[in-house]
Amino acid sequence: MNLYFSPDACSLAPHIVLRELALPFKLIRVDNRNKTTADGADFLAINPKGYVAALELDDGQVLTEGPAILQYLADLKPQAGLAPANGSWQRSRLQEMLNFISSEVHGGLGWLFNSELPVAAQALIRQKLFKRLALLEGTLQQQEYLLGEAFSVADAYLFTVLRWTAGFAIELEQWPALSRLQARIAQRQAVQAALAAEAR
Ligand SMILES: N[C@@H](CCC(=O)N[C@@H](CS)C(=O)NCC(=O)O)C(=O)O
Repeated sequence: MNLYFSPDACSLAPHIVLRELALPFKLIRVDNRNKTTADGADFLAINPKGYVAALELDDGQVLTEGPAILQYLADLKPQAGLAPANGSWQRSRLQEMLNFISSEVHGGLGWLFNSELPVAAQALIRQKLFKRLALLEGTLQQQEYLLGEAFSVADAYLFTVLRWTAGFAIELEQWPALSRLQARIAQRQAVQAALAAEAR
């Protein structure tokens, strides 16, 4: 498998999961500005959407969209418990959470990267995002991880997008449980290995 990634982008979540599962993979860096890969290929020919993450399987098929990639990977090693069994009620809960992170947190923070966004729009986006983070804070005050007491692919995804808050002067400490989750996940060996590999 090949994982197309950009350092510190949302592709960090599947990267962490690949390492958590100890699956064999090749990491291929994408220059998101000119849409070329580190080995000189046209990234748009690999993923016409032009964004990471993209997972290329050994048979050449390419899977995109973080929540789909995360679940695909978790299902390759169900015994690792990074996603509840397909078809179960708890799996629907995972999908609910992945969708929430994708549209409400990733989506919200994603807008803030746009330097042309008017200040008033930025303020509205921040206000909405903070409401979403407060909801997650409520969940995490009751349990260690997003789905309960065990780490799942949803935690890898939330960890990845919350790392961006620092760049927008959003102090995560105002949500103590979220901040604790972030610190706990940062300790994981797979997370540290993924961050080190992306920094190379
Ligand atoms: N809907 C996609 C969004 C992926 C996405 O936002 N990728 C960003 C990095 S976090 C990117 O590569 N953006 C470059 C671009 O859109 O040109 C997903 O959830 O995987």
